[in-house]
Amino acid sequence: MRQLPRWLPRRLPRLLTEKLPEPPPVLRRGPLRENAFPSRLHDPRMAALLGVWLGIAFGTCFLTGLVSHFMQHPPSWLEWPSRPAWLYRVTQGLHVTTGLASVPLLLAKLWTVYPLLWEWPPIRSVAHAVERMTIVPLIAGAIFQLSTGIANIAQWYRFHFFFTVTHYWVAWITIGALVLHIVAKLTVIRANVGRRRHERAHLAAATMATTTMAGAAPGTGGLTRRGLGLATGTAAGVIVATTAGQSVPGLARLDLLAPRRPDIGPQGLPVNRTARAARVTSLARDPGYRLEVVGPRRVVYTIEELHALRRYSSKLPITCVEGWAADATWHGPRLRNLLDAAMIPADATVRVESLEARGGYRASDVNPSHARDSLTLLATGVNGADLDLDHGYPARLIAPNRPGVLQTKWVHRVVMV
Ligand SMILES: Nc1nc2c(c(=O)[nH]1)N[C@H]1C(S)=C(S)[C@@H](COP(=O)(O)O)O[C@H]1N2
Ligand SMILES: [Mo]
Repeated sequence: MRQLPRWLPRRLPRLLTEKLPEPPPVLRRGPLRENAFPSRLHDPRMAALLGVWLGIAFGTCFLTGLVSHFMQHPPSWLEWPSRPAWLYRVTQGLHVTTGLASVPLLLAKLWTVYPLLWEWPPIRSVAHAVERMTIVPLIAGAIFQLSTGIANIAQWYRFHFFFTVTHYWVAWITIGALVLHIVAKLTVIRANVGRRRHERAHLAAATMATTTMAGAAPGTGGLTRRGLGLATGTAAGVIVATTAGQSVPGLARLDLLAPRRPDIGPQGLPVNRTARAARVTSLARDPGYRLEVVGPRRVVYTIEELHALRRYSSKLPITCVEGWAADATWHGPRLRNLLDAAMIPADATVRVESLEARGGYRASDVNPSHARDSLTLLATGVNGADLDLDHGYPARLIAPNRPGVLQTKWVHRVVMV
């Protein structure tokens, strides 16, 4: 490979920031005119303050999203722990709630900065052009993530791509663009956040050249910064308060906007995929049903034999990736006792398979820490009764600290992987 010219590193910063020639002023019409957006709310301080809140919300949403992704697709070196049992409920509740709260924050932020679309001159330097270009993936990514996320929690799967994969990759693009954006705006953020008024005035004068929004005319009346901040905060607060009830116990009564009430459905639990939709109705009711556990030994149970095994009870939530969580008391044999009967070693991962012939959630892998947890059951009952067909009759997996998609229903086989 040829070496880069030696002058490059030294010249690069200058090349990037060198002032480009300005376009002729006759082009300054309409929104391009000076002072075309007189509201004092289109200012760097408003933008920076909203940006901080949005950054916190997006950061939390991204990290909790990673947790959910890696719980569902663990790399080989990662064995997810089964405790604390409530962890996934908290991370996924945060994921959906911070995503929803971002909607009003993002709208307010976009409104505050949209005059920058007509910034003059449009390009000041190469660095400025690059900085402006990173805004495209940032805004497109943010809008895409929030709208597909909302469609998903509302179970509106009309888009023609696979939600989880796309949502995951666009998250990386968006967060990458966000980091670049924060780096590019560091001076403006520093000058506007966490400083006293006189310090801000001083710094604003020093950074005036880096932002065209600094010169908003004072005293133009109308909504104040505090007013817009309060309105946005209130909107975010109302959204959080009226949706958090789908995952936070005790808030269900406030749960007006959320697509789910955690207590509505057969046996007081919601259902995502019914037995009918999964086409398992007759297989699940078939008296010839057998549960097969395959390890070094192969053990087969009829439904009566399954019910005759020693029963345990576990109070565990179903925590759907779509943001709702519902508590229940499940009854049935411990998974680890079934594995022992088939002589499956304690460090083995097992696959739990459903009667469902097709579908993305027809099987799930259970790592040793989950498989051996005393709370993990192959449940045959819930809340004191036999499982409803829609909750996975004759048997379903229920384990702590695990997304709902992995709590396989209508189980008929457990095999050592
Ligand atoms: N076989 C099978 N099991 C499944 C599913 C499925 O589609 N097929 N859906 C999962 C999802 S997404 C969730 S949230 C829970 C919901 O369980 P419930 O219907 O008993 O509330 O079951 C899981 N188990
Ligand atoms: Mo789910």
